[in-house]
Amino acid sequence: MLSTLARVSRPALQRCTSTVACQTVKFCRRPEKIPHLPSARLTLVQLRGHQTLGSASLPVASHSVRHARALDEERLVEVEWEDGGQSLYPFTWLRDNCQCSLCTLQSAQARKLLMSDLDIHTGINIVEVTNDSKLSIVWPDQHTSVFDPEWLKKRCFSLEARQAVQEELFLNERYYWDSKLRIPTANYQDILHDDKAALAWLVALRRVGIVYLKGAPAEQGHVARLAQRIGYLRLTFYGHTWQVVDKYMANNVAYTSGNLSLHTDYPALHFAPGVQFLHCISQAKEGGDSEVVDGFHTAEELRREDPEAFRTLASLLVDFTDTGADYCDFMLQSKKRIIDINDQGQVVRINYNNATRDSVLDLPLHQVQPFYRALKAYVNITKRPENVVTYKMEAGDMVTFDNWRLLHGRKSYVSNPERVRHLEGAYLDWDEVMSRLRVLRSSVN
Ligand code: OGA
Ligand code: NM2
Ligand code: ZN
Ligand code: ZN
Repeated sequence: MLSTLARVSRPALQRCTSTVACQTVKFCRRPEKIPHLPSARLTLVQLRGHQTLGSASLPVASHSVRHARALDEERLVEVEWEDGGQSLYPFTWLRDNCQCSLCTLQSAQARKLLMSDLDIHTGINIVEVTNDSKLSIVWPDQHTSVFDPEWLKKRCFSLEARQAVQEELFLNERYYWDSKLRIPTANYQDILHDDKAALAWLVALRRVGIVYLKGAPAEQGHVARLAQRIGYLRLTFYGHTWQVVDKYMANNVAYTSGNLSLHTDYPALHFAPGVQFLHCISQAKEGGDSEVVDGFHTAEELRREDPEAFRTLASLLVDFTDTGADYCDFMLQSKKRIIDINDQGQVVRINYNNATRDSVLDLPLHQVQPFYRALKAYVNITKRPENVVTYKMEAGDMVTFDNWRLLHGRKSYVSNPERVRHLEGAYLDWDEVMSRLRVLRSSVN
C-alpha cells in the first residue's frame, strides 16, 4: 500500500524564506490528489504524485543595516536595510530587549531587566550603525545597547514579517483532507534513528494531522519509546500508556469489543491530550477496522452548509464526565465547546466523545433541541463516506495523530481468546511535540 511521494509546497514560508529544506515522507493508500477545500484562512495544498513534505526552515539571508535614525516624535527607530526595505522599532521595546549581560542572562536567553527598572517613556541619546553593521543605541542614562541585524530583522513589526515568523514558530497552516487522503507513512525505526525522518514525521503530523508508522516490533513498550524521541508522554488517569483490549467490567467503552463511533479522546479533561499514539500489538481476525476524519475540514463543511449549527457547536458549553478507577480513582467533569474557534474564527480544536458526553446538560430548555440538531448535523457530515479514511492496523503498525483535530473510530470486532486484539496507546501534548520539531529543525538545517 505504500505508494507514491509528492511535493507539498509551503506558501507562507516560501514567501519569506530564501532557503527551503525539504524532507520526505511517503504517502500510502489511494494515489488520487487531495482536493482543494479552501477555507477562509487555512490553505489546503494539493498533493500530487510523489510527496515531499517540506520542513519549515529558518531564513538564512544575511541582512545588513544601511542606515538608522531615531524618529523622536513617534519614539521609533527606523532601520533601512541594504536591500532597500525598512523596519520600525519602538524605543520602549528596544530598551526592554537590550541584549547586554546586565539586561539579559545570556546562558538562559532570559530577560534580567525588571519591569520596575524599565522606563516606558525613555528617549534615545544616540543611534548609530557600527562598522560591523550593528545597531547601537545610547540611552539617556548612558546605558548602551547593541543589536544584531539578523536578530532585529526577525523581530520586524510589519504584519508580513510577524505572520512569517509566527508560521515558522507554530506551523499553523494545515492541509485539509477527505477520504482520498493517502496517509503519510514512515518507518518506525527510521524515525527513532534518523533526525531528518523524525522532523518529516512531526511536520506531517502537524500539517496533515496523521502519520502512519510501519515496522515497529509487535510488543508493548514502543509508544513509550517513541514518546521518548520527543521528550515525555502525558500521564492521565488511564496510566502512562494504556492497553486497548476487551476487558471484563470495562471502565471505558474503548475497552470492549464494541464499535467506537468517531470521537476525540478525553474531552472529559479541560486540557485534552494534543497528540495520540496507537500501536497495534495484535489485531482481531474479524472487525476492528479503524476510521479517521479531518475534524477541521468537516467543521468547515458544517460552517458552509449549516452556519446556524456551526454557531451552536462553537458557542454552547457541553458537559463531559468520566468516573472510575485505573491509574487511580477519578471523577472528572469538564465543560467544552464541541467546536473550538480562536478569536479570528478559525477552527482550532474538536472536543467530542459521545460516550463521555454527560447526561447533565447545563443548558436552558430552549437550547436543548437546537443543540441536538446541531450535533446531529456535524456528526452526519463526519460520517459521509467522502470524508472518512479507513484502514485496518496490522501487528506492529503504529498510528500517530492530532487528537485536537482528528476524529477516530473503530468497527466492532469479534473477541477471540486465541488471538486477543491488543492496541497500546499513549498521549503527548503539542507543546512538547512542537518543541522537538523546532529542535530537530535547528539541528537538521
Ligand atoms: C480508543 C480508541 C481505537 C481502536 O481507545 O480511544 O479509539 O482501534 N481505540 O481500538
Ligand atoms: N482511553 C482509550 O475519551 C475517552 O474516554 C477516550 C481513553 C480509555 C485511554 C478513551
Ligand atoms: Zn542592557
Ligand atoms: Zn479513541
